[in-house]
Amino acid sequence: MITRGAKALAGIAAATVALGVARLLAAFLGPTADAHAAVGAAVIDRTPAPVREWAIQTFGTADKLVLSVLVVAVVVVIAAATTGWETRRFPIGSTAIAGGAVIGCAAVLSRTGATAADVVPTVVGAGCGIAVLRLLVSGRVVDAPAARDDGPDRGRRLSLVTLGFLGAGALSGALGTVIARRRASVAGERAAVALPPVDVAAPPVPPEVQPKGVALPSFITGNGEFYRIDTALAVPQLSRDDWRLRIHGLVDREITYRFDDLDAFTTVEKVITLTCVSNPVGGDLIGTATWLGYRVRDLLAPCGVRPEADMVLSTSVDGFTVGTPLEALVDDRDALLAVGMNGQPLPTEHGYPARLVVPGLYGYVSATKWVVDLEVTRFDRARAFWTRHGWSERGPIKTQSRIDVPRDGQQVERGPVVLGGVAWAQPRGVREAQVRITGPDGQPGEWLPAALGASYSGDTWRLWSLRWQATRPGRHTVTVRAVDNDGVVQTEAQAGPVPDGATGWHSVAFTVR
Ligand SMILES: Nc1nc2c(c(=O)[nH]1)N[C@H]1C(S)=C(S)[C@@H](COP(=O)(O)O)O[C@H]1N2
Ligand SMILES: [Mo]
Repeated sequence: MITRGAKALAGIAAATVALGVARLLAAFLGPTADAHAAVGAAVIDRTPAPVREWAIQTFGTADKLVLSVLVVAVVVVIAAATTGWETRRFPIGSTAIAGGAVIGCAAVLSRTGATAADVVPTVVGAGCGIAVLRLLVSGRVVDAPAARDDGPDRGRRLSLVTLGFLGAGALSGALGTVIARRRASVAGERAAVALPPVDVAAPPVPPEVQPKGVALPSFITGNGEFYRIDTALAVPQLSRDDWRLRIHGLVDREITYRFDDLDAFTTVEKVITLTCVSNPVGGDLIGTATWLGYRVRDLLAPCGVRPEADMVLSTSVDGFTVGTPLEALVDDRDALLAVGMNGQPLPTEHGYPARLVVPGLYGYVSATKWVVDLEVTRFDRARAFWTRHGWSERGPIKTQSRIDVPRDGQQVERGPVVLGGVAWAQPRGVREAQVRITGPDGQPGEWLPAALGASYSGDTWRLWSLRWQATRPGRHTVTVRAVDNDGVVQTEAQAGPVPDGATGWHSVAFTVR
């Protein structure tokens, strides 16, 4: 007899072998063959808006890692639970592994670009897992003629064999992960390529954009600091050679550009602040970069866009979609197919080799990374990924502001204090930032005009600072609000990110000593 505990452990080992072998084989077939990633992606596709918001706010960019670990954990728990009841006559655990493989295969086949061959690793992995489970549960491994002794020794040998399989499975998985990363990585290519020369340069960023004497974020966000938001479990690795941009739909001529074809177009450099609709009040899902690319307008022109079109549905290499008003892509704001970010080829996480960047719109309706397809269409005919998940069809950026200094709960000494933060209202631009301080008596003070860093353009944020005398010890609250260049004051009404961006004033509490 094999105990239920030993069987459960056998189930964990079998599941690990199944996952490990599948991942190792998938490393040689390519990313679309990875069932683990495909299941994770399928979960992301079906995540309702509030859960996504919660995950982003709780885990930030680590949300993908958390999901990935969660998928493995669920598989292992189910394996352990079901195999406890595995017998020769009722192969419950084996059936569960087979069922998991069916789900894995379905997820693999549902991904863009998947072929029937992509299910091979999952099927073979599940086969190995079931074989290991049957072997361990039958007790044959420990019932060899030379090993006829009974009791604890037999149990010990069984757990050693089980742990051996567990280790081998985990090792295959780790090896597969490393090999897959190495084989697919475009890091080497990216390091070797050059950006095209700049035809239309952005005006230089004057030092006056940055207020002095206060530790604010830099006006230009470094590539390493730039926030990252996307649904990609593994960062797509798309080489310039494999990249294509197909333009089709409501056009007179379909065109598919290769990367080298872009050389025929004018390169334009623009400083643009990118903002995420999921940014909560006070959040940091915003950053500014100098983007280099080609005007989307220029790329669309030879296709002959039909007059009835009002939207462009862009698709990334991993099947994510974005719906952008056609107007925003062709008007004089110069929406870009960007290939460079702050003087470097786009970092892989930010869309290498090419992405869209459109001034004035939240990223989910404009900033498709790893973009490979533009379908010229209409809002009443096509829906993009986040629009299907509860977000608005259109996402103009709302006038917002944030306090960076002091930090919530910070203590400051009596005397002169410099407060500061950022304000944004792309593409209108920020005209004023106003700050109100509430003292220990709970009485809100006057709205004070903050000093603003120089305005670069309506498409970029503005940094603000305020010199203030701290006189009364005790708890204070500082609140900020922005006024945009249309004269509109940032609304106090609080709203969450869903469906079209958070609103409300950002406040921070601090103590004067
Ligand atoms: N392919 C792809 N592009 C995408 C997304 C995505 O999930 N997949 N997310 C969008 C969202 S919601 C935002 S806010 C921006 C973020 O761009 P960043 O990661 O370069 O900051 O990318 C946009 N482009
Ligand atoms: Mo976003």
